[in-house]
Amino acid sequence: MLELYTHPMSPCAQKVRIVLAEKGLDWTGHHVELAQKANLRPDYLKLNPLGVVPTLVHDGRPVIESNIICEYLDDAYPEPRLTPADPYRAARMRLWMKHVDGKLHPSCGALQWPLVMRPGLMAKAPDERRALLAQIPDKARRERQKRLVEFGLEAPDVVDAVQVYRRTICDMEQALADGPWIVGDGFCLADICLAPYFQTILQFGWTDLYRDCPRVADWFEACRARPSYDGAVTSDFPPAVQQDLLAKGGQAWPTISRHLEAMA
Ligand SMILES: N[C@@H](CCC(=O)N[C@@H](CS)C(=O)NCC(=O)O)C(=O)O
Repeated sequence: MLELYTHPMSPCAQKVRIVLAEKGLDWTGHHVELAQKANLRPDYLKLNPLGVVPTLVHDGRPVIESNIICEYLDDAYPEPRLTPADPYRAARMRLWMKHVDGKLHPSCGALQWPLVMRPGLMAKAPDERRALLAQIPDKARRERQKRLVEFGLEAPDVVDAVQVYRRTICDMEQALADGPWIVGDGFCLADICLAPYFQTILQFGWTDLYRDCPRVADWFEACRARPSYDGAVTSDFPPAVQQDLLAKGGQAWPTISRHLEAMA
């Protein structure tokens, strides 16, 4: 029995949903309302003391951290195998996954939060908002979210986030010279862990971020063309949601492109 605590817009949860779909596994989903900070309620913290999604529960036992969940599923259900058999390629795969977890993911948060989560929090009374944010267990995450809620797109984290995204895209363009997938000729967990961060770019209409990187554009199209991506990600973006996100992204684009130009 596989259960997943998830949210449609969470790239970390999207990776896990893609792995589940690639392996054809049945699972039960539990929606965690992040905008209401349901991830910080005591029952959820018992499963995931970090207070984040996703959490996988397999036969009653929780597994946390999306990269670890992806590797866990690949070990527990080895068909089709999503880790290269060649140890060097497997090491390259894990390096990309580490980069996603440590750098790209917080950058994605810095871009999504001001546009998607901030309005709901700003609608609350200041005391309630402060109390909710004060509950975030990890200090670095707590402070980052406070800045993003207070300053929105003007938070200093946003400049860094645009730079991390752009450098990642340029590094991927180089790596994909040996493609078509990120570590060579086999689709693997690193592709799965990277792809949702391009959904964020797409949903906000910011594809100019990789305008001059044709291999990255082709790679993302190939990820999106897989049935697993359709079921695990695209189906959560019906037309009304897409339009709303595109409108939000369009309003933010002048700020994003200003930070991009500053890098040139
Ligand atoms: N390193 C964690 C990061 C998980 C994470 O940041 N999840 C986000 C959604 S993508 C979350 O739950 N955010 C809620 C919050 O910070 O309040 C993982 O890979 O699972």
